[in-house]
Amino acid sequence: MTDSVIKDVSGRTGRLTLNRPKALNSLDLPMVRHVREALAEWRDDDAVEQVVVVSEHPKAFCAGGDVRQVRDAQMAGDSEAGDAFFSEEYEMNAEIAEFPKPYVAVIDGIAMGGGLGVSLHGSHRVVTERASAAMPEMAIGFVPDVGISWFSQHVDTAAGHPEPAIARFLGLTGYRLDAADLLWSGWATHFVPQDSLENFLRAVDADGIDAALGEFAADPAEAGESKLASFAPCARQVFGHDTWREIENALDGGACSSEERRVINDLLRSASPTSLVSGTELYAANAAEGVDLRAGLRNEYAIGRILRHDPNFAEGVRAVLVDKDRNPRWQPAETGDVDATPYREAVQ
Ligand code: QUE
Repeated sequence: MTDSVIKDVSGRTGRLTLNRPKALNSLDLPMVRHVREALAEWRDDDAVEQVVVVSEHPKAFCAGGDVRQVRDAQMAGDSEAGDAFFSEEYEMNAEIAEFPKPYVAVIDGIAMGGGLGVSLHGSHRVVTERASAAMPEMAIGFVPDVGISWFSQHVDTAAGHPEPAIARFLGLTGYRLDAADLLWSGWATHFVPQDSLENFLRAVDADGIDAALGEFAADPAEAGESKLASFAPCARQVFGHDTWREIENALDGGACSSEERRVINDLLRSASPTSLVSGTELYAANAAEGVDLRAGLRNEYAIGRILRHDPNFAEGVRAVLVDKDRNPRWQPAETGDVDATPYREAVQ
């Protein structure tokens, strides 16, 4: 059996290849442990100057965390399996952010949820034109996690400063970002066209990340126009609030065109009402003064733990990943009937 994360050292680079193709490289506990062990080993190894994370899957970088396994355990009465998986995954996310050498993720395909947690906390987030990313947790009765509810509110967008409203739009709607959107939002740092990827990776091994980027990174404009950029004025008006009720009111308030409202309502159609209310509380908590990534991860864990015990999580994973009918029965069915208090009390 081959490892689900292949670890090797090539030239001056420690390379991790995500390798669980049957599950679109979605992360399970052994994969998280492989990544953590490699980072612990390479942190103090002078022969390793940088770490590169890649996937050789033709379509996927990493589709998320293996929430189907978590649901199975939860339904068998074992909630500790989910707790253990998420606490180790979030520890890995923090360790990536704190890694003292360049950590280069190459997103050349689909990256969702946990796949963004294993990439965006690194110093270099390289995308190709095949990159496609989303935080789709609202559809499974969960909330944006793996540090992204914190990271996305603290990274500079193309506007030159962090934009929590854009972050909340992305996390609460599950909007799918393409390469241009990833570069505009600040989630990606560099654009390398797919046809130069092999040469780029060879140059990283031989010459180091800075020289390789100097040679192969293209002008982000080559990724095309960002649709997210044109959506931003509407998103800033609607999603810059700390409660779901205010966001809902702003959506009805006429800040966006009817076409923009239609797009937002389409995206929200698959969202769990409980996730919308608790997710907004999470974003508000993770934008607060003095909350760093580790505190943000603790907030995600606290709300996530409540949600994993809520029947909406099992129902959402069922509808998206088990039966794939995309027809979940949420309870409550309306955001107005969800009480935000337990989530507000769970966070810092
Ligand atoms: C929300 C999610 C996930 C998702 C879809 C959502 C997620 C996840 C997967 C996934 C996809 C394909 C696989 C797989 C898992 O999809 O976390 O094993 O083969 O892992 O709407 O959070």
